[in-house]
Amino acid sequence: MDFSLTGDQREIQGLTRELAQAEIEPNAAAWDRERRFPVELYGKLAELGLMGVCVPEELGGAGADFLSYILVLEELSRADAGVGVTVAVHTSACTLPILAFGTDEQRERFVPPLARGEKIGAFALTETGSGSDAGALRTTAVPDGEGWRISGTKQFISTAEQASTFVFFARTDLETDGARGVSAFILDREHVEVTREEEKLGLNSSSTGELRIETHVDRDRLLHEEGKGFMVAMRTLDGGRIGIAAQALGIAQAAYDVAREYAKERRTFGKAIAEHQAIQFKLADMSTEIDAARLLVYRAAWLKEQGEPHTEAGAKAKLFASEMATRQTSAAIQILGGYGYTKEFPVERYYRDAKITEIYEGTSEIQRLVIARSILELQREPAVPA
Ligand code: COS
Repeated sequence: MDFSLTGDQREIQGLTRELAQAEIEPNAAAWDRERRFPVELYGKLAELGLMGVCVPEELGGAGADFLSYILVLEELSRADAGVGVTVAVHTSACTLPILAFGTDEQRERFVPPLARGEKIGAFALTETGSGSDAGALRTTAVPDGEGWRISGTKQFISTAEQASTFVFFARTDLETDGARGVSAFILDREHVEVTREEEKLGLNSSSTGELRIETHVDRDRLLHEEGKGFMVAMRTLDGGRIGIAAQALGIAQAAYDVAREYAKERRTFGKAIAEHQAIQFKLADMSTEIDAARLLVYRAAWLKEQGEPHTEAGAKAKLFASEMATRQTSAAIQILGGYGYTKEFPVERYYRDAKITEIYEGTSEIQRLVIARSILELQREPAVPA
């Protein structure tokens, strides 16, 4: 067992940290306050190869491994979780499923502009009536000449407003209810209309919108086989959840960093609060839980990179890291006391940002369900496609 990062992994981690400290962290509070998607930032990330970290070089990516990508998400989210989710959805939920399930033609056509950051990607599964019960989606794709007529609406779509490429799910078999009749498609910006932008508790530098779709697509837009879309969605989420776990980890690390420094400076009863056991124990718990989450997250990423089953490991990583982030960002506010509750310090933002990691890409309840099915052998962990 080797716990050390490779030279390449350390290099990409360092490079991302440097960029995040210079270009993201100093602006994060303003982006949050102004609810601004920092569109100009993504060109800079692209220049460093961070919009396609684990995409092969011949398709426009940086050619690094999945753990490197996870390290990038952790570092970005440590500075601004909204930036973290935009890169996470773009990569794990749009670029990677096209890479894994697309034809050669689709890969060559859609992946390079995404990996080079010329286009931003999104993932459109959720609808008003189908969140956790993803198989209940109602958007239809009805045969229409050489392709399909797609009609419906999608809700809570990250980056809806800025994305140019959407991995999109619709029901092609209208006779079948549930997961079986769903197919996956690759849509462009002009296929969708953004009908609403959500106002959220946090993650204000990312965008979340509602889509209306009333469009024809040709056959070449079908991703993988007809009727196999639910499997594409599940496999995508298996990897995506490791990314959200890394986002949660980055947020918790940021909260810990602030709380630790504050505790060394702030004085009460004649000494630094870090010298009071009440604060020491909080910091010790934070550090321990962050370490535990990091081990789960990196292990899940490593399993995925090895081509090993990672459904259960990814669900465990997301479950623990996200709940840990909510717990520990709250603890950070407690350590800072009244200051923690103000916008003078970033910990209140971390607390607001952390909560969503327990909800999107599968709630904590869904992660427990996935883990329970796996440990009770109610559902066999699916073989990983080549
Ligand atoms: N990988 C590959 N295939 C999978 C899979 C996985 N991880 N999980 C399930 N499947 C397959 C099953 O093998 C089954 O295939 P067959 O029809 O060939 O037997 C099919 O998908 C249906 O599976 P299942 O019966 O388990 O579906 P359920 O409707 O019970 O739903 C859950 C399963 C709850 C796990 C799923 O709906 C889910 O993940 N929900 C949360 C959705 C989510 O995360 N949304 C966030 C969107 S992004 S913000």
